[in-house]
Amino acid sequence: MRIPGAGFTLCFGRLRVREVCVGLLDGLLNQFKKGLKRTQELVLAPMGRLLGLRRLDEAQLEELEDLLLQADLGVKAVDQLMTRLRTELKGGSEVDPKAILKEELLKLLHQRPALPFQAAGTQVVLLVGVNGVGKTTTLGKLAAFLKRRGEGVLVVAGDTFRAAAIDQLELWGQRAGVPVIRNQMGGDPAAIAFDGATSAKAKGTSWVLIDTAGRLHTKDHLMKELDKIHRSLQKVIPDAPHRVLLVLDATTGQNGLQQAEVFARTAGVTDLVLTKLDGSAKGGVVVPILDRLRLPIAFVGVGEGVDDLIPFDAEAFVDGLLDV
Ligand SMILES: Nc1nc2c(ncn2[C@@H]2O[C@H](COP(=O)(O)OP(=O)(O)OP(=O)(O)O)[C@@H](O)[C@H]2O)c(=O)[nH]1
Ligand SMILES: [Mg+2]
Repeated sequence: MRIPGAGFTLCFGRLRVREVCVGLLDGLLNQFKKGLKRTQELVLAPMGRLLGLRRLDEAQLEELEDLLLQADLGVKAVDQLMTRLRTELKGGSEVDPKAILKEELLKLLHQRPALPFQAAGTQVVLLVGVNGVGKTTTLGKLAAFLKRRGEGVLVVAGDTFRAAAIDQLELWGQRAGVPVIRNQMGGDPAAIAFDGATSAKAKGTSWVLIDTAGRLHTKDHLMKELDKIHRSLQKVIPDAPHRVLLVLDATTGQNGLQQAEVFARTAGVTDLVLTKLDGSAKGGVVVPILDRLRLPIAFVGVGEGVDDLIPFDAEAFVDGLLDV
């Protein structure tokens, strides 16, 4: 049974039981398969025939190239993959296209692994991004993920623009079984973030997860509001926020990349979360995202349920993608 290197280290560090780890990693692969189902059905299924060939002519190479582009892997990565395939095919040699794709994709994806989410004192996590990408949902799932590990979590309703946003977070708090700290609608997000950090520090809670309102990277005053949240957290915990997660919607594919680039540069982002992979036929977008933003993907969202957030694992992702 296969044990992916990076995932194994992470898993083994926590559980020290090989059998449990292998089970968990198989589970991870199944979750990635679920997340990539749409990409598979719509784009990658026709690739199965080509990947089974040992020699490909120019027409077949072009067909493969088109399919890889449709999966939103990006021109740069597809060029790299196709150059390698063409080089190996030179002189009439036989190739294993699937093995080559896997090797090349892993090279691209292994460049920037995320640091594990490990509690050390009180860790503050801020979730940011444009409207509707899945920040609040991700926060709820992340709270449940950390709670399942037996760690203390407090969530902070930092989106004070809409009453519905506060209620939505309250509901996620109930689902995850963690307390929610909130103030009234229209309140100052920096003040509620301060209260959350103060309370968690006093109680020794491991994680403070702060939701924020969706904002466009072009709205200066809203981007400054994020700075204010940083400053007010630092009054309580000088090195907070420890992680700033930029939440991205996979259904947007590469179209959202430029916007994300500006966000990543201005908001002190440390990690990415890619949501709605299950609703996207552009699952390959993980590759250009990593290449352009030069930040690790910490988690991937594969559904609307409380368990539908998975730590990103390059091996499981590539196996899920190429399972055709
Ligand atoms: N299928 C699927 N839906 C998701 C996922 N993550 C979030 N959603 C859905 O996307 C919609 C928006 O999610 P929210 O969490 O409210 O997004 P948000 O970024 O907090 O939105 P604003 O606060 O309005 O900026 C909801 O209907 C979620 O259920 C996912 O991984 N898969
Ligand atoms: Mg929200």
